[in-house]
Amino acid sequence: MAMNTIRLQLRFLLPLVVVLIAAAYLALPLMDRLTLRWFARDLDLRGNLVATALSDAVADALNESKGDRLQALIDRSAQDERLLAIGVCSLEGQLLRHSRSYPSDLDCVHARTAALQTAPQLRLAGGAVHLSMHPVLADSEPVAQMVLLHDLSFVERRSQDTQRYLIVFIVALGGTIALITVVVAQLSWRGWVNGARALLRGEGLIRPPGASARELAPVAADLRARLRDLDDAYRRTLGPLTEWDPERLRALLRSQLRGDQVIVVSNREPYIHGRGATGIEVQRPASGLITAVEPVMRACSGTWIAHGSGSADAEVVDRDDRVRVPPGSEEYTLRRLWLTPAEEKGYYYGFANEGLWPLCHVAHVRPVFREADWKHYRAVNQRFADAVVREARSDDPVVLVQDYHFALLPAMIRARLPRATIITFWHIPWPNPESFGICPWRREILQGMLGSTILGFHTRYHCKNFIETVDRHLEARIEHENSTISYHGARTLVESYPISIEWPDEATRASWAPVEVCRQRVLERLNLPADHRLAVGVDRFDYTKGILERLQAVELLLEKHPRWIGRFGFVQIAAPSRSELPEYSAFQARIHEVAQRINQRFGHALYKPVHLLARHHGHDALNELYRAADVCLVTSLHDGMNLVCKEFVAARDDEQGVLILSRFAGAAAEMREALIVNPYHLDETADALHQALTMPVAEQRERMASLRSTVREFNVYRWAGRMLADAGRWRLRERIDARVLEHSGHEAP
Ligand code: GDG
Repeated sequence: MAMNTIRLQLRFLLPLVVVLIAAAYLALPLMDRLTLRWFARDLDLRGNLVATALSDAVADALNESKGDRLQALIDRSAQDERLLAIGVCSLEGQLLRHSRSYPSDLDCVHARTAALQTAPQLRLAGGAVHLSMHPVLADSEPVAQMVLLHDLSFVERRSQDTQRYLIVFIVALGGTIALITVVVAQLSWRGWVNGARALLRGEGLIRPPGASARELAPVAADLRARLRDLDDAYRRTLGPLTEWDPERLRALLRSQLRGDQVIVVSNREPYIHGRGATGIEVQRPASGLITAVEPVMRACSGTWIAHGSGSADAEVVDRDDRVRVPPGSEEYTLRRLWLTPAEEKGYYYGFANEGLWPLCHVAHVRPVFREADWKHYRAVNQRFADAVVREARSDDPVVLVQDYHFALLPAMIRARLPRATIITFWHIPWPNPESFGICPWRREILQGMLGSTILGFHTRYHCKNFIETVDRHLEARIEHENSTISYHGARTLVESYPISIEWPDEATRASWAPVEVCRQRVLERLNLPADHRLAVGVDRFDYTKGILERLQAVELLLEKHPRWIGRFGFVQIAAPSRSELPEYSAFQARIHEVAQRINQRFGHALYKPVHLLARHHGHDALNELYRAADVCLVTSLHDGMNLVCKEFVAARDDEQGVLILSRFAGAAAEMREALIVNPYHLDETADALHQALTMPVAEQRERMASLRSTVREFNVYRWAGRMLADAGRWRLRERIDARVLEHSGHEAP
């Protein structure tokens, strides 16, 4: 470890030493040149001074014919410590006189040439010599030239001294820097090592590290994110700690509800028997409610009461109008109730679907309320209440009332079976008090619903709307703290239970064809090339599902990104629904028109961008389509929950495919990793489509894996289990209350 540290520090120090030596090598000659130039300038000045001082005397001496005086003057002046030699040249360039030390080979011509250089120097045996030439003036007229040679060897000596000092200084500086570096590096290395060790021990990972390790905060953040990813991936492979499945639901029924009978009431039946070409055929209707409640019923093996709507339904029931379903495995009883066409028209199409459905959905379709429909609605609710009483084997069954077709049923059952546990689940949104206020029978509907023990909605927001509506229209006591409403001596718990689907088990998944095969089959069936990109939508053909907006977004995509023309197709499954109602038939005709228009605009004989399949599909065909798709589009304008998005996610065990989900679907609260859009904003949906079609595989995997873990954990058994567990606790509390009351009655005087 210590060796490593030293090696690391050497790796830093060696370049530093090399840099310092290089700097010294560069700096020293530079300094030499500089000092030389300074001294040359000094010597020039000094030479001028000497020349000026000697000029008159030399001029006079030149006039004497003997010239001894000139020689003596020169010799005397040359005794100056720095002045090496003096020479006197005639104006013609002849050396007239010179001192003794004057170099023999330096004639006047050479001396003049040398003096013209910027730093005039000569090298003699004794060292470097500075040369300068000055005029000798007589009456301001030059009469000769004086050559002065100054000693420069002292400059070299000084330069050598300076070099020595500089090298010592650089070595000392390098040493000091190295020492400081080593000490600081040691200290920070130790700090980093300790900090990193602390991080690895987990300190500062739960919370951000303290001040001492602040510089490690980015590392800690990265490590935290990585750990979270690993943890998520690990948890996903494990699944939820205690997964909700049919067995856990059955155990809950046995323990908390003492195996009491479970009765489900819904308008739509889970299996429809119809006369087909080959005899009696069984169909599973396109309904989110059926998708969710059926697996729960199979786990509870109770009785399901529903409207018998199939053309061969009556042929397969016994004399009590019962038939065991699912066909083949017969896990629970389906009790069929027959409605006259008038009842169906008034109760189902009229009050429920022309009145309550648009009332509860903000989809800009006006609700229609008719007195006659209301009467049928009340009467049919009463008929279902009678059927519940007849099917009940005890006075306290658990009754699960499903949806807006039966708002009056809870109070009607409560009147006949006061000890029943009635759980009502409202599958669609609940509007705000103002919107609900337009219903002429608002009070009756609220009173009917408050016959429930538990009233469930998909989201807290719907619960809040309901409680505020009761507050506005009834004189009830509301306890916000525990979300209960007391009305006429009975209490109702208003709670949110987000619905879901049954998570496919191993055996189911093993029966699926591989994704590539599904893709190939779907593309072949639609006559599309193998590299075609595919988006799908699967819905009941309903105006709340945003099918029109979806088509317009597809059109906009092709307009904004023409590269998708001929390479992209959108398949819309639209299962027939309520087509008898004018609002629905007009809407459905409009969708056909728009699909055709888009195909005319962007398609040709061999290419259709929109494939509108407005017919009922088998469950397997839907699953195949989900597995074949690159993108699933759920663009509801308003939706209680929406199960299609959850089915798509459950079908993608390859963790590929992108979900585009409306923010107005209840599911948007749970499925955050989808591309969430406002379906009214066509550009936003078109852009999301483009983003989905170009999303990298790794991002798809990350989003899909997370969505799958959510849907797997929050499955339909959890939805039912939480409601039944709440019901179990409620019943226990009521039994204790009753016993206390009975006891205090005995004690009473
Ligand atoms: C209400 C609320 C809430 C569709 N076409 C076919 C077919 N389907 C199935 C789908 C899915 C179901 O129908 C539709 O479920 P949704 O959740 O979209 O909706 P709604 O029917 O409007 O249900 C809704 C739900 O209740 C549950 O509480 O989520 O918000 O409006 O399962 O796969 N099924 C078959 N053939 C088709 O052609 N077999």
